[in-house]
Amino acid sequence: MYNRTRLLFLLLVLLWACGPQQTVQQPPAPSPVKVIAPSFNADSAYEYIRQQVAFGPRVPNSKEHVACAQYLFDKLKASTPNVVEQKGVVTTYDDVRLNIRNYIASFNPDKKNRVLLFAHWDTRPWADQDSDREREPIDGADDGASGVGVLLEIARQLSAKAPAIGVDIAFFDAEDWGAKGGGPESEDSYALGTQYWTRQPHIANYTANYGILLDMVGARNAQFRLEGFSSEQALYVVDKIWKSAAALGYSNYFLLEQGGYVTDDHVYVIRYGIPSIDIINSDKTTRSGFAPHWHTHQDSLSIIDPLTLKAVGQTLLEVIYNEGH
Ligand code: AHN
Ligand code: ZN
Repeated sequence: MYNRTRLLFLLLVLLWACGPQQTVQQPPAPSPVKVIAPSFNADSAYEYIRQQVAFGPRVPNSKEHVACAQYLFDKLKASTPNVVEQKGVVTTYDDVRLNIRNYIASFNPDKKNRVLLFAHWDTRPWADQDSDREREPIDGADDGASGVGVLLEIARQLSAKAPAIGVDIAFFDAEDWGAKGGGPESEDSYALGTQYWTRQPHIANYTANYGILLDMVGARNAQFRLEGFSSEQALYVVDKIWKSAAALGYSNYFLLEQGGYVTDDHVYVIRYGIPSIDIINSDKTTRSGFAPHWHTHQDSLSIIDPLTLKAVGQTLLEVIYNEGH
């Protein structure tokens, strides 16, 4: 009798101990459906930057510029059949006629929900911020090649795994043949390729939900601050990107600090009607507000860091692959 009672008691204890854990469900974590984005390969992006720089400065009207144009077209074509080459002529502030080429690659071309990712691919004809060889063109590893390198790697990722939304990647020409001073001649002297495209979009009535410009996104310890026009015209996009970067652990690159106003390619895309932001390296300690290598011969491959490319590229992939669900 004593043994039976003890056995029953043990059984009850066992049931009590094991029962609830096995039968009572934990409530599901209250997180929204989150897509795992592909892993951005920073070494691949770095290689695309190295290859652009290897052509030499990509100054409009030069043979190096033409050679790199062919390279960009071929690279985009390797990721999607939908690539438009837009040839045109623009006139610079100092009255030079430039033969320009814009490239626009489309992924999921039939989707209505679209995001436009863009960067300029040309390089500045002068090193006017340098004290040495000021009249010679720069390599533009950061100012030019870096944004394109990140976007070529994103194009490769998009071809491997289709996102839920449409994505357009644009490489705009003739951004950097702008006037140095802040005088009246400098007004609209930059971003000539983007301005051309806004007058003559590659598809009539083209639009996208929002746009993201990458400008100087490759330097070691880059600091991306909240650019003025971006915050004024597309705050929800700024918010999306900076939150995503923080969640991935990239707050050391994406700083929650106000930066200056930069009249960059995105300004003209905003005027066209697509709210857009500029992810651009900034520096609080310089007069220009840009890093010390800006428009100098220091802007070469040696300042490019794959860690920076990874922070930017992974953040963009995270946002793109989470859209449209
Ligand atoms: C101005 O300096 C007004 N815009 C320059 C933006 C720029 C130049 N980005 C790269 N190079
Ligand atoms: Zn520049």
